Amino acid sequence: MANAQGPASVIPSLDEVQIEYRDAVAVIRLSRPRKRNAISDGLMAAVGQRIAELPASVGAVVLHGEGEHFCAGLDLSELKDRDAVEGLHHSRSWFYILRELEQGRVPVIAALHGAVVGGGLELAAACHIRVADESAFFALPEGSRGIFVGGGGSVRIPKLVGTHRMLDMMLTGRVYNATEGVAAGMAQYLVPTGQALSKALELAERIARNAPMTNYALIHGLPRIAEQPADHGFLTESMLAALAQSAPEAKARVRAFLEGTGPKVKVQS
Ligand code: 1HE
Repeated sequence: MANAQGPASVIPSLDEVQIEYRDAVAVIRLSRPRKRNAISDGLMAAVGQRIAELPASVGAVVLHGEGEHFCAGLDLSELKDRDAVEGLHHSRSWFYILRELEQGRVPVIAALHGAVVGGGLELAAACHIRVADESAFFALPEGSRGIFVGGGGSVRIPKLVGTHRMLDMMLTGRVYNATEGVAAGMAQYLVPTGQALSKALELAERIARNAPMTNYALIHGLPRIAEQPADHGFLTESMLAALAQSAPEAKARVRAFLEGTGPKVKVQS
């Protein structure tokens, strides 16, 4: 049986999704390296629980995978006969948890290395920023397994890379290496092998220093505005702008700049 939040009988495998805190950054680690961090029901439920439990002191999250790979996608050993209703609820349990990640309180930065495939790419696509190291590769092997994406990939991945690329990946089994993947839009940053986590942490620390309302407006507002007719988007934008600038923190930050103590915009190395 399943409900909107996941299969009801699933006990979160919390030992397979570790969390640690580094000041205002929560680091969530998929920790099932023997199975290349393949996503069992228990692992996915644990991701959901880690997200749900984030304390208010957290301003950004980094998500990464232990071992040689970020994530090998759906745990194929759990792919069993489900009737249509069970299959629908199983898929929707992924939607629910990935939506909590994508539409939570704080931005999530994925640090990608090795395999970012199938459901692993769907998971990465639900994050707000993706940092890939040169070992990363991207694929959607569902086509060759006789299945389909089911974790929101058909909605999110075309927004990153275009429907034409996703079609090609699923029809032909095409694998993008890190350089090709970043050029196609799978990730915003490309770093040398072994440096994805440190770069993601650096970005997360910076993001966590932003005014929380600005971060919230960005992760909730921009994707929705992109789906709205321009006239609606302008109104949504003006309301978010009003909300963000009325926060005391915004006023203090603007005042600091005018008094010469706030940071200037400068080219970053
Ligand atoms: C797994 C899985 C898995 C590894 N489910 N057990 N995803 C895929 O089709 C990708 C399948 N995996 C691979 O292609 C490769 O494992 C990797 C390229 C990711 C890594 O290769 P490698 O050589 O480092 O590892 P390995 O030897 O293949 O795997 C190590 C173990 O992990 C092995 O088990 P063992 O008991 O023999 O040691 C593998 O069976 C196991 N393993 N990947 C189950 N995915 C919401 S719908 C989403 C639909 C999808 O995601 S479909 C895509 C599924």
